[in-house]
Amino acid sequence: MARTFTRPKIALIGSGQIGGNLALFAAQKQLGDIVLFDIVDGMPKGKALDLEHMAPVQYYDAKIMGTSSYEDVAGADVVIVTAGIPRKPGMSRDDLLDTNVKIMKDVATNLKEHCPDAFIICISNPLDAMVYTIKEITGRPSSHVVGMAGVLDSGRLQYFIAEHLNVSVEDVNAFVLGGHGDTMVPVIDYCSVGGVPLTQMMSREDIEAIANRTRKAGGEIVGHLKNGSAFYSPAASAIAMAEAYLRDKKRVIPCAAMCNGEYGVDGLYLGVPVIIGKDGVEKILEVELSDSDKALLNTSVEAVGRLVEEARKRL
Ligand code: TXD
Repeated sequence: MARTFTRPKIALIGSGQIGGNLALFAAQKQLGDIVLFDIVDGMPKGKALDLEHMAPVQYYDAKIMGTSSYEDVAGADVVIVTAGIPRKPGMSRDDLLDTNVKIMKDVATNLKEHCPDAFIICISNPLDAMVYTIKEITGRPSSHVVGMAGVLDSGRLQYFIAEHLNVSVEDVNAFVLGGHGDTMVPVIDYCSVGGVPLTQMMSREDIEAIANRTRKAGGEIVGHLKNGSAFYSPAASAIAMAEAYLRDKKRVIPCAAMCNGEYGVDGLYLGVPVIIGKDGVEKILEVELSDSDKALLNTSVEAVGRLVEEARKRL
């Protein structure tokens, strides 16, 4: 029977560790019908069937299919890209550039043809250069091409704060600016717990230790897993972004967005607070920063610029 997609169509380009969990979380939230795409034959179909068999147990209605054909991805409302290789111990995210930019060119070229109206969320690393590559090749407006990193990095920061203070994660608010790498900027001045500034609850020394652990949190997981990187939290983070778009939630969340003058940055993707609703990135929020955070952000911008320059050479 021909499949008819009557709900929003969510295409997952890359059905590996993160891709499979994207499908699981999207199904559980009943965000729409789901297409798992991968170049590995059979794997997306197997994962799709497994998730469909779970539907009566977890009570979600969604058509879920697996494919290796972009024809089945056509017309997607939301596309989430995880195609690429993950890190191994000792690798930086930047080390993935050579391999993943080639993959991103293939993916973006197909998305330009088959998903001309989609809201595209890129997850693949090195994130800031990969999301730039997708934007450049698809030509989609910057409102509809974003990178997922800030939600994850901010979530890590929030968790470490909650753990240290032994408080609920629900009452910790914190965000990270800048690139998705060691130069990311946890903005301590804006961290709060139940509305109380974090600097009134923790020593600067403890705060700095948590900021540093946040910067290295991805590598900490790679070190334990040995043959892959984080996947539950990245998937959940990207689904929060997709839900904000599909349900017009006007979420104020940190994402890698194309800055055109904001924070003194022009033409680069950078982790910044944005509003995501039905029109994609509807606004980039510029916040006042201390001189020291401005300096840290500038260092991050320079690192992102170097990475994007390397990607540009390969386009
Ligand atoms: O915060 C973040 N943005 C990061 C992103 C958090 C964690 C992981 N980060 C990166 O996501 C990671 O460094 C990788 O670059 C991606 C995907 O990580 P994942 O753990 O899901 O990797 P897998 O399990 O190897 O899955 C990648 C899939 C795999 O099944 C390949 O067959 C497929 O990508 N792949 C492709 N799919 C479509 N098209 C092409 N060309 C292709 N090439 C490989």
